Amino acid sequence: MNFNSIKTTFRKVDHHSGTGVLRTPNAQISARWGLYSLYYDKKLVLNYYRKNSKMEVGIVGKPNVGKSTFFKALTLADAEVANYPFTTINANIGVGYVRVPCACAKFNVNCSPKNSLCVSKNRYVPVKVIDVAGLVPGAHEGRGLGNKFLDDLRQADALIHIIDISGRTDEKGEPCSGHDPGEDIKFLENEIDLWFFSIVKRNWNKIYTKVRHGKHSVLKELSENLSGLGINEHHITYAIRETELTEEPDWSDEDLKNFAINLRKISKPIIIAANKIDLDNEKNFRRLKENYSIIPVCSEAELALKKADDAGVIEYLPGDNNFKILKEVSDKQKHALEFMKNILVKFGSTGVQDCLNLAVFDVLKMIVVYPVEDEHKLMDGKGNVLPDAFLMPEGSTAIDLAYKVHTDIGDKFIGAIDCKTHMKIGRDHELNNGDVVSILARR
Ligand SMILES: Nc1nc2c(ncn2[C@@H]2O[C@H](COP(=O)(O)OP(=O)(O)OP(=O)(O)O)[C@@H](O)[C@H]2O)c(=O)[nH]1
Ligand SMILES: [Mg+2]
Repeated sequence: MNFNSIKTTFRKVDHHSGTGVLRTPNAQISARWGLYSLYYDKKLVLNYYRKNSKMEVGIVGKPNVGKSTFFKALTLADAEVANYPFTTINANIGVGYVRVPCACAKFNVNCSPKNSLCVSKNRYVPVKVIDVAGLVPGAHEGRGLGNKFLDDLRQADALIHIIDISGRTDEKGEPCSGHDPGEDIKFLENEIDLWFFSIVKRNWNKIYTKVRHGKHSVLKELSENLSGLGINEHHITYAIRETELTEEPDWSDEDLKNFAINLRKISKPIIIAANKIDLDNEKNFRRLKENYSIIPVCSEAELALKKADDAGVIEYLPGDNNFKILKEVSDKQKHALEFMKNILVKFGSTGVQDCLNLAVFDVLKMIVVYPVEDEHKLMDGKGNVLPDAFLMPEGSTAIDLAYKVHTDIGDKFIGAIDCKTHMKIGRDHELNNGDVVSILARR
């Protein structure tokens, strides 16, 4: 990969003079996660993750807004990027990384990660990311690549909605000027809601008949019917409650629609990434920020910074607000780097890392835990220090960690040690973010 290949887009940018940092603090954003946070129920979520330990984040949006650029910047996987709609037809699947301070800093050791990465005492923990075809109005009825797009999203636990905040892409993904990106936020939610509604409605007669004959409960029937959408009993219970329905299956069409909307909000929470912030004149961002929790993002800059880091031109850590130039650079490169520095100074980061961290930690409420064998040296059996960092839902216990390491370790669990305090902890002890734990198991 060559830094010279950085797109000339960067040099066309009009550097506006606004100085205010537009980033919304994370705490403020996470306080506004509406339904999902409101209905976050530790017990139910844990039960679900005990059965399904996978996690997936979907990248969605209309065509040509920068979904594949965002995906490439996150994963450095190959994905085609071009300035026309429907560049992506088959979904791209890759691995992105959430960033947390590594436990090696707290314990003052040099780590040797195996399932994750550690760079300058930051641990990057892998997360499955999927980049799908662009969505156009009517997708739930199969328009554009509608059904395909929606099918690819079935297993996603959270969605990152990429919008073109500069308003230079119309609803079909064609280049234009003056499009209101606020419309895209409404349209995408609406399409996914309608997709959910069509699935619920299609199955409803069958469900109604079974429940009426007293065979099963609404909850059980719905969760069987919707499990292919990554929906579990937890999501359904809260969607029923939020819609103020009962388990009596006398739901009208209107009830079904409201239920589908709440179910979507609870089971596929959406983070909005205001991409192409470099082309926005701040007007759109400032306006939409009043009503939505949106993150300013420049995927192009993140991708270019990662490529430059790969090529040894700069030292850059994804999520940082700065980088160090390591080599002599040409005038062209210098110009591009100055552009990127301006983005970092103005917005605090390129926003790409923030979106994934927000999805995994603030919305899906995960914590990072490090299992080790030796409580003093923090090693596994092969001498690797802090080898694994696992993402687990908040509220996970010592026994959950044991099972995550290996079913056998879970079955033979007799206790665990908190490596910070060296105190013994029991099976139901709740783990905290950043804990390093040694599991004791029968031989
Ligand atoms: N200025 C600027 N351009 C960007 C940014 N991100 C992406 N682009 C450009 O936007 C165009 C579309 O990018 P893609 O990543 O292919 O968009 P997509 O949403 O995957 O498109 P489809 O697969 O067709 O739906 C390309 O020309 C990118 O170079 C950004 O942050 N800033
Ligand atoms: Mg694409």
